[in-house]
Amino acid sequence: KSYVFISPPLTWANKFCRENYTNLATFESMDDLKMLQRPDNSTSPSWIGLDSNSWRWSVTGKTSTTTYHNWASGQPDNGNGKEFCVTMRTDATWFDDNCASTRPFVCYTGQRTYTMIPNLMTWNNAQAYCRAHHTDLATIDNALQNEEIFSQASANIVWIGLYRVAWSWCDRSTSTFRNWYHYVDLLMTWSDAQKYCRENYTNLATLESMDDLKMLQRPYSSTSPSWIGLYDDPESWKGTLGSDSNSWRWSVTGKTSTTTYHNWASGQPDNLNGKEFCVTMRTDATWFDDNCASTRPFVCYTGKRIFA
Ligand SMILES: [Ca+2]
Ligand SMILES: [Ca+2]
Repeated sequence: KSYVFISPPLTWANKFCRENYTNLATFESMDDLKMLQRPDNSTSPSWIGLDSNSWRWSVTGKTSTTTYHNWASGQPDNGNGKEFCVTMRTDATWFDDNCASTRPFVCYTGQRTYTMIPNLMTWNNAQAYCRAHHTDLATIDNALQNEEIFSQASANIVWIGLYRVAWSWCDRSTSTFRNWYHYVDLLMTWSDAQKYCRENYTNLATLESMDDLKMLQRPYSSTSPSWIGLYDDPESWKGTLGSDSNSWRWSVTGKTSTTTYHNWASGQPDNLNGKEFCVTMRTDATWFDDNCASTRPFVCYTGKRIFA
């Protein structure tokens, strides 16, 4: 298969993502991703590859808050299209490197107490180790911290907590694969919230499993009930009095759940006063049917992510 590299404005890219996501989600290998890389080694912001917004710190899943870095000259270069993780070299500079390489690594604990772990591990295993025994792989916000880690590393090439999201242009936020839900703190009716999500993300949030719910909990910190993408379709009542389980639809598909997962609060849905056709999630993550004309914050969904 082959891909055409396209470079439209970002707004267009977002539209493209929404309309073509199914096709885009079929990359099967790193070779597929490589084919998508910029043919011209351009340093202008790109959707894929080496732009500064594609780098994340392990502990936050976000780009640096300080923009500090210490890349070696010519790095990152994504050698062979396979370098998504970052090492500190023996001169304290940073190189992007193949995540499958096994190297010692530096964890940190609490307020930046660094510890070098001499065990040779892949970046992913190193990350898991640090998370299990310390806080995370080392985050470096400034030159002083870089020096501290350099001295800990004692002349080894070590993994640090920086990695690259290989594919981020279908999600213009700085979130990671751990967080594909976006809490929007604007008060809107359900319909306006749906429109907002469709224009800026993919759709209102779809929750088809406990895993989805868990993923939502991290960004979901509101103290108010918030719209999710579930609504009752009166057209499908077919003579019943409403709110039968088959009449609920997810905004993104217009269809009932493919998994039958739900998290209704006890006694819900109750279609109070015959006016509750839209669904909110409460702060305990349970669902209530609610009046669609109420204005509430809401949760958008960005669709599936592809990353290395
Ligand atoms: Ca490199
Ligand atoms: Ca209700």
